[in-house]
Amino acid sequence: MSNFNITTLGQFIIERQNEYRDAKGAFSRLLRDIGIAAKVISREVNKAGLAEILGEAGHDNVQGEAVKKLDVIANELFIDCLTRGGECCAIASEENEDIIQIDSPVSKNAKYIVTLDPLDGSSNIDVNVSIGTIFSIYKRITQTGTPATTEDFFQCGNKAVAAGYVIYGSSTMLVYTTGNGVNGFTLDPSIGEFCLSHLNMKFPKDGTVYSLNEGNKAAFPDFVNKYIDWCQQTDKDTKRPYSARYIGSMVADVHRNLNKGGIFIYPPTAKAPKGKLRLLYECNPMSFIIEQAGGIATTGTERILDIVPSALHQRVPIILGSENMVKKVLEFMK
Ligand code: AHM
Ligand code: MG
Repeated sequence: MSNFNITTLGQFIIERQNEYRDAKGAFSRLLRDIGIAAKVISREVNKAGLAEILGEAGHDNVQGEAVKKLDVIANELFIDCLTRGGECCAIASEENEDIIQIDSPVSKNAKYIVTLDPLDGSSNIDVNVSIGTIFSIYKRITQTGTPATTEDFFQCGNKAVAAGYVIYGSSTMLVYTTGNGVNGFTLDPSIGEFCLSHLNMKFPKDGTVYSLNEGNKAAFPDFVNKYIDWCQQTDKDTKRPYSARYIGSMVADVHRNLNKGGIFIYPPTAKAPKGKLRLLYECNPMSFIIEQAGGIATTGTERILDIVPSALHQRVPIILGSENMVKKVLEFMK
């Protein structure tokens, strides 16, 4: 008898195709293309030290070739994969000031657009610490066949048809949602496939981990500092003091919290008065996943997914995590 009982990402996408009401295969193919891009980026991330592609762009490696930063490489790989796939007509990426039109004969009739942070956690790239990729997929709202515009990208996060992230950690995982729960796939390098490993992920209602860059404490709003003080007090019933965990890669911090329970906060600071993280390709996709898993994502005053975007690289403050923990922060806001 065979003991081959794995479900690959490709199989899972096809099995679940009917959950998406407009599914005609194009959406499945687009998800598949994203899975392929993730595998190629994972390979590049794993060999980064060997290939001398770490570090700042703008200098030559020992062979005298121009060195590209890993995030530039990841961006190019993603754009290539989506261009070849033919199901996406435009991309908004952290790496590009304007939207990227894909106007090949097949892609220009595509109905989907993608927002993308090709390699999140830039401060961790050079030091072999977990980094990630974040994406959202939307249906374009302007006429198919014409060039997509920023209007297509200024849809609220609640209009996304899918969102996901890839974490390049001790193993590589792809986690995504199409609005029917959240599922996680671990890359098995021996067969080169993402395999279903985390079915129907749920954000624990409570947790004992808080993640934020406490170095910015002096510039945090009052309610955030009151919450931090509360987290550090001792109380047996609520398992305090909580643990502080901050990797500095949003994907890795949120992934840990999604698995174990916890809260992630990037509040406004003096350096980043509107918060640091970008709405279109960081906050919205992560918020869609977190809500689908049963968590909460808010600016403090507004649900992240209800914000109407007004700029491609717009930043917003974010509080995201276990339901009861986010509610506690909001109590301190009153
Ligand atoms: P990046 O897109 O340049 O990598 O910035 C986003 C990252 C997040 O992954 C992380 O949560 C945050 O920036 C860390 O910022 P800080 O170093 O200010 O704490
Ligand atoms: Mg980023």
